[in-house]
Amino acid sequence: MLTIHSDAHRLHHGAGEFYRGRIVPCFEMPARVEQILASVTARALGPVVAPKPHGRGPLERVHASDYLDFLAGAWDEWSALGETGDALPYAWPARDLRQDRPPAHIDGKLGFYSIDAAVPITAGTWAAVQASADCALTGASAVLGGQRAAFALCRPPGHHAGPRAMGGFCYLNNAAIAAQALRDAGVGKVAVLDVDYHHGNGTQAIFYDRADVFFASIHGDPAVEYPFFAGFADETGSGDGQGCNLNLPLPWGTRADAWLVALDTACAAIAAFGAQALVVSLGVDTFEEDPISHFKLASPDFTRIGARVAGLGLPTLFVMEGGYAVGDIGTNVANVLEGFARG
Ligand code: 6XA
Ligand code: ZN
Repeated sequence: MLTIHSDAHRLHHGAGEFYRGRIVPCFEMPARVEQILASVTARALGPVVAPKPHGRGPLERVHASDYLDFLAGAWDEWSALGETGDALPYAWPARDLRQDRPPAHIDGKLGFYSIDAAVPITAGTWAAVQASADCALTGASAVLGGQRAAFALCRPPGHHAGPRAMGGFCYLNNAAIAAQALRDAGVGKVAVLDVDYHHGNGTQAIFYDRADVFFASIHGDPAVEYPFFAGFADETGSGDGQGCNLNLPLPWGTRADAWLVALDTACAAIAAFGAQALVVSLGVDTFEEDPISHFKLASPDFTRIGARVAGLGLPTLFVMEGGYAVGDIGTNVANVLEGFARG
């Protein structure tokens, strides 16, 4: 399987995120990708290629123009204040506050265009997130070109980023950008399967009222887990998209057998929808030793995930999302890809 990877991810390396009353070191770090790349290479899973730049056009298909302008200019506005550390938001337009007035000051913009304070912006963030989206778009092109599957080794991840907001380590929604590119290239029906431990609220929001893109997500119950305010089972889509959104929240402590039953449910729904191509938001933070998550999948279980997804028989693009057990992340990702290739 083709892997698409860019060194530009290293340009984004936040120092800290706000968590439980403190700024803690970022779990989402460059070493994650280095480990995955090492495993993909060591296990000879296929060629590794650089992404092709796709420009702003495909980003505008899922993100608002003013949000992209904010991301592109945020560091310059922040550093013009004399700040040298990461930009982080601290005030949000929560309920009872105005949602219709994008602020003029960068402190206000950071809150207006975010859902939390786990999204540091550094000098290289915009370059890194564009390269990450280009990895997904290059992978989509490979699949359109006839490859059975491709792996976009995206970093930063994307599934929490909505049309007009960053959050949860995510800035551009790589999986949604790729799914939309598949649609724009003529694939009639696309499914996004999100197997990350966290609900993909951004992807859900982007496609919620559409009947051409099905979204299925298996994740920690948002009653007790980030992102807390989306991901419940009663979110089934709206308007034309009614019935095209499937959330499968599971309790803390979920092990592989129960998790794989949910995967069967998601795969059956994707098949019933009639998807012609599949984008997998591939997070491996379902791993039992992940430092911020609470599922209990073991490394060999990831091979079973890949095999089950292969059983759908669809052209498939894997897009990297979360996973913070850095010592095991390469093994777990390679297990999924190998399980798919053999499946
Ligand atoms: C914020 C937690 C963000 C979760 C990021 C993630 N403290 N999403 O892994 O998939
Ligand atoms: Zn996650």
